[in-house]
Amino acid sequence: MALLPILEFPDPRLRKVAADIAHINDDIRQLAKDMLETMYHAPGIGLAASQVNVHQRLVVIDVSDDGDEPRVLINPSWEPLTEDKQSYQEGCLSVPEFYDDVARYSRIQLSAFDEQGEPISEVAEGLFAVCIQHELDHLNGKLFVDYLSNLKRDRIRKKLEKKHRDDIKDTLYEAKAKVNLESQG
Ligand code: GNR
Ligand code: NI
Repeated sequence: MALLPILEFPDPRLRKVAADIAHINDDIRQLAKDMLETMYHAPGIGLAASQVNVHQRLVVIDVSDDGDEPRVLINPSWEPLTEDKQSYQEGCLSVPEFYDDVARYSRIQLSAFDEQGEPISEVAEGLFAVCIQHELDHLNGKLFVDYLSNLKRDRIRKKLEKKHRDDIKDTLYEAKAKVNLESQG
């Protein structure tokens, strides 16, 4: 098991379009396990492979209250079953600490394969439907901030760019402190 580092906006790697998975094998099953561990640890209710810099069409989701209903979706797709859209305040592990309303289809038909290669076909509603649409966007290089105004998205981008600069400074400072300590014996 392993925790995987999560890419953060505006990292250009989040814009890559993920490729179909041709063979569901042990490597894919291990990736799904590591992604579930990373998602639960974050914590989050979904995670797309794109977010951990693997550009293949795999997502994991758990929208249950107790976090005991993991779902693995391989080569997933969806289509709306209604014109009706509902707004939900979304967040994203790749856009930490920013939340805003996004309108999504309220009822969708999901198609995918599970980690055993069994086909999945089901109707999704509520938070599950929101999450599927959010995760599928990731596989296509799209983020929830793309639905916001340019002004809001730029504001978020600038704040995260500053956080990333500060994170790098902290890491460098800690590394220097460690070297100093070691040189003093
Ligand atoms: O943990 C998450 N919560 C969430 C809340 C509302 C709408 C979508 C999500 S998905 C997000 C985890 C994530 O970033 N998945 O890509
Ligand atoms: Ni996300």
